[in-house]
Amino acid sequence: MTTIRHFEERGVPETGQRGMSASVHSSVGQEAVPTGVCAHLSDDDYIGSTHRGHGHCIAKGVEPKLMMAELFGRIDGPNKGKGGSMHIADMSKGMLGTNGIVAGSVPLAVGAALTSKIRKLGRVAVAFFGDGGANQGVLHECMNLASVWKLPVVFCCENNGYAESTPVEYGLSVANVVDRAPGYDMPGIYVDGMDVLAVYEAAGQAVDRARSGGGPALLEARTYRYYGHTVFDDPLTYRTKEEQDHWRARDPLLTFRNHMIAQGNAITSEELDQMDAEALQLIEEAVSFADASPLPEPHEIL
Ligand SMILES: Cc1ncc(C[n+]2csc(CCOP(=O)(O)OP(=O)(O)O)c2C)c(N)n1
Ligand SMILES: [Mg+2]
Repeated sequence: MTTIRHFEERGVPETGQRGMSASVHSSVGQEAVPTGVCAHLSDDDYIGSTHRGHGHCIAKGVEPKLMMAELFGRIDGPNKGKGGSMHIADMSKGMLGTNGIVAGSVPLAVGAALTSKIRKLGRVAVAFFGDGGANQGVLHECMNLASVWKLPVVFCCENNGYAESTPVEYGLSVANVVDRAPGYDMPGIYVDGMDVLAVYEAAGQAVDRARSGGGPALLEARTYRYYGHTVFDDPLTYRTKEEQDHWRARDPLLTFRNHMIAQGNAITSEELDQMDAEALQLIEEAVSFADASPLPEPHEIL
């Protein structure tokens, strides 16, 4: 979680200073979801991600220095610097890609799950999508087919309350995304997406079920993005400061820290500080690595 936080807060602003104008979506506030889910996955398992996908990449094991090179448009990026934030794929880590198409992760993950089932690979695929993505047509086709064929896939909705500036209460026909699970004859699990341990436990149920042949599940993690939809918009034009403060007080890193320290000797404050410093150092090194990586040659453009 702390690596994701530093990647977004310390690393990403560097892209603007290097003349990269591509759109970037910060996942700060949402770190507990990819962290809690991907802790159940190995490199052989698959995830499909979103436009807000840096956290998914890091939680799935993609190296931050390679991601930073991609953001800087350098050849050491996983897509040789031609993709940017919304096209980070690393097949060696089972990372099928961040994705500029809302709900575009979903058919990719379902396809990977079908491959796993046909070839008896024992692998699980997770599709991450937002509350806005939950209303895309392709998602409903995928949930239906995955249920019919009992595919090893977990549909993980990161409900951060908004699709761009549209509140989820306005755009969703049911109270919660998870209410749709019975329509596809699959379990629906609603979880506090600001609590990494709760996400870990809930995701464990869904992943275990998928891996053991039980079929798909829908996991909805209620979370919040601290910043605007992209780095360009001001969220206070469509939500209140009180609301933002409420969610920031439930910060996933702080919640985890407080919980662990309250457990007594599970982990000390100093050890957590040490992890934080190491994560920041990793991101500093990622920025240096990306700076040292060359731009692609003009003849490589095609
Ligand atoms: C198919 C498609 N429709 C519309 C867009 C424009 N768009 C980009 S992000 C977004 C909102 C997505 O909201 P949500 O799924 O809740 O994800 P969040 O941004 O909250 O993480 C929209 C409408 C797009 N990229 N792709
Ligand atoms: Mg959203």
